[in-house]
Amino acid sequence: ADYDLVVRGGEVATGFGTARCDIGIRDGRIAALAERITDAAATLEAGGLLVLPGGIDSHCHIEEPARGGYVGTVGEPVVTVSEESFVTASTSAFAGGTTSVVCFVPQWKGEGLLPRLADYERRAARGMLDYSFHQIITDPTEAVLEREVPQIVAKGIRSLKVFLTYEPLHLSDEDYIKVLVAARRNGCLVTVHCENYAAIKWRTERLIAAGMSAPKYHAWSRPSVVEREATHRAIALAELVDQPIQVFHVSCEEAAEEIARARHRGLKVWGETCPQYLTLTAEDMDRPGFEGAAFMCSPSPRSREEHARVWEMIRRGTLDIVSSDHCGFSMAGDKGKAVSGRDAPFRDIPNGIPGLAARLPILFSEGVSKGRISLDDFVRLTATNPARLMGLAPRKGLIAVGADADLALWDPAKKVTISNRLMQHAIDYTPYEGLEVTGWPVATVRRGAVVMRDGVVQAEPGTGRFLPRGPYEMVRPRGVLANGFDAAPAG
Ligand code: DUC
Ligand code: ZN
Ligand code: ZN
Ligand code: ZN
Repeated sequence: ADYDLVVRGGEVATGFGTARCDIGIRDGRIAALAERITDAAATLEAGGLLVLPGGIDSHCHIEEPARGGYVGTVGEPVVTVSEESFVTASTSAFAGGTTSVVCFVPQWKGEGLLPRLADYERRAARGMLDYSFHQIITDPTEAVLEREVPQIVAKGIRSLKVFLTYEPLHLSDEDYIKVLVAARRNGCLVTVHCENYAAIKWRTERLIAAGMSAPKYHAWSRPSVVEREATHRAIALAELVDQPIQVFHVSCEEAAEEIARARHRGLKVWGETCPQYLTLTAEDMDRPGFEGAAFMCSPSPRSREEHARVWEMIRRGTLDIVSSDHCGFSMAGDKGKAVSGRDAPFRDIPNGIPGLAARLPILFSEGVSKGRISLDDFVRLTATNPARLMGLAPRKGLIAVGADADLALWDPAKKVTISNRLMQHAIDYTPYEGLEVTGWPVATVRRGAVVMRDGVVQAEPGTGRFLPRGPYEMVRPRGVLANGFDAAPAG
């Protein structure tokens, strides 16, 4: 046969509307798009359903050994290894129509990068998802920036992740500048968690001293202004160094406005948001006892009014990627007992919620089904833009001849009530339990293999591939420098 698989009779999302055609797949890649393809070894009948590019989740924490991070505690850092292994995360991703992820290689303070990268490479290779890495930098010593960063870049890692908050992850302005300079020299993107460390620490101490320690005070510890301030600072310093950045998980209009202003000035600054900032609220954390902890992530979920403003920033193109920030801790596991059990003050509860499988259905339902965005917008936000910004395009992120055959067969009319069982992850809850959605993935294809059909995931552990990234245009500096003085010359 000419083709290994044909996806027959779907409405194929091209990024410019849909076209009714067949997709011929050979050796894991899309080899033909045609009105009728017959000579194939196997057929997946699309029956008029949508065929979308497989989702690319460019921000998820999988099997990440984190030391202290994601907990507000000051003091001896707690170690959490996310329960979500690459195998369970792959199952969950395929269940939700996602086929590739970019996840995080940790750096622990006082250590270099390469030993942990070697460990993480072994973990990731056990999964079924295709994957790339962001390298977290928490300790930007000269040895790390001058010797190790060029080595990880040679291995195909093209993004450095920094935190402006969390003990012990956060960087000073001085260290942040050093990372920007290293990224510029090595042709990397810098992705930034923007919240003001000192401001959150101060408010947290005052709240706890006042006896306000229940989960809902997590939101009080970090109002939008701490996010807006850090977003402004992250952008200003990136402008100074002339280094492109992506602002992670924008939760509110005022932070998005900083990005809009920067882009208006021509800066290479991109903004990501997540389903939690379109559906969850601070009130969700105001539940009896410990239950509110299930919704704790950072930045904090805001309000219904803020959701509407974030949608507007998506429509304007200021926020151009929707990722999950999947970072699951079970209520019966680290969420509930990492530090001091179910009476723990919010400060000691790990931040993060699971969302790998829920991302596409929620964005499709709340966005496309409810008329807030178009199908083309959906494809851009969930696949094409993450692929382009991460340097994975055109191998990933679009349905075109030559691209990897990563597809989500999507029933736009199917009504589903989200439940933890449907998420197929290792975490013991979903913050989206009971949410009704219209639109659901009915099959997932990863490099030509049907890895999910009607909710049943079938894929061999160890079949996921590392996606090496080379130099790419989007992260090239603009060449605009204050006084024309280059304080960060290339190598
Ligand atoms: N925010 C979270 O909620 N979890 C992981 C890291 C982060 O920044
Ligand atoms: Zn973050
Ligand atoms: Zn403007
Ligand atoms: Zn994150």
